[in-house]
Amino acid sequence: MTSALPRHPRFVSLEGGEGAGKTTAINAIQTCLQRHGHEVLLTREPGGTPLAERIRALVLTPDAEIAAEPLSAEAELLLVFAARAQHVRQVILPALQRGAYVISDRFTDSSYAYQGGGRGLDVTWIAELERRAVGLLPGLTLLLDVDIAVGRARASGRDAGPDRIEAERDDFFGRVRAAFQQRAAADPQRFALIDAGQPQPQVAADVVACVERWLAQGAVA
Ligand code: Z5A
Repeated sequence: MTSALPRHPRFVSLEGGEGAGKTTAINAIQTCLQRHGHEVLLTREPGGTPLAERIRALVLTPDAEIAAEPLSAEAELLLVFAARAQHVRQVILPALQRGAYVISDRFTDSSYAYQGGGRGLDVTWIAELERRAVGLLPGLTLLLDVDIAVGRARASGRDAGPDRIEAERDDFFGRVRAAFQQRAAADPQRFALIDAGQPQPQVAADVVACVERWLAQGAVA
């Protein structure tokens, strides 16, 4: 499903599965945009404001640690959109309005992929939430695509145990990856697909090349 919402010319999102390498890629984009003399705001989802970060903790903390009941898929969807509604109004729109570039580690495409693809929730419901609570799209979305086992092996090197979503099974992540790929194929104007299975310096170079092409095309005001 391709949304008709306005695409902001200074708004970039990064998407992908666990361990795709979004953090390194974001730093490379920040350096690239700053080289062009732009103010850059880095942010992330779920989160990006104090309240939205509290919602992030509710979404990602394993059920047993936070309440004696499982979080339903529907509640999970509404929580990520509650966080996003705050994030857009408190952080993203003010930054765009003052002329900064915003780079978000995940945005609404993650809800389509995780809650739509992974959890199997109705995407028309997600689209309605997007239209009412979000109201904008990035101008450029970089999808860092990597084999699930490779991404999980990278992420497993971290000290903390898996969060609520990381604890899902491989078939869940297979559906998430497929949903991301379908969204990218349906909207090639907004999405750039990056092979995130390559060594980190090559991934960063590919990402920067995409951003440079995008700047050169004049997509960025
Ligand atoms: N979620 C959702 O369900 N619905 C929503 O609407 C939204 C989010 C917005 C938190 O996101 C979770 O929220 C996420 C989806 C859900 N759950 N999952 N799974 P997050 O972005 O905070 O979590 P994450 O995607 O799991 O983060 P991550 O594993 O840290 O991914 P990353 O940022 O892409 O990876 P990284 O930190 O850059 O790299 C991870 C490790 O791999 C690190 O040690 C790197 O040095 C290494 N790495 C990275 N790239 C390479 C390459 N190319 N080669 C070798 N090693 C590499």
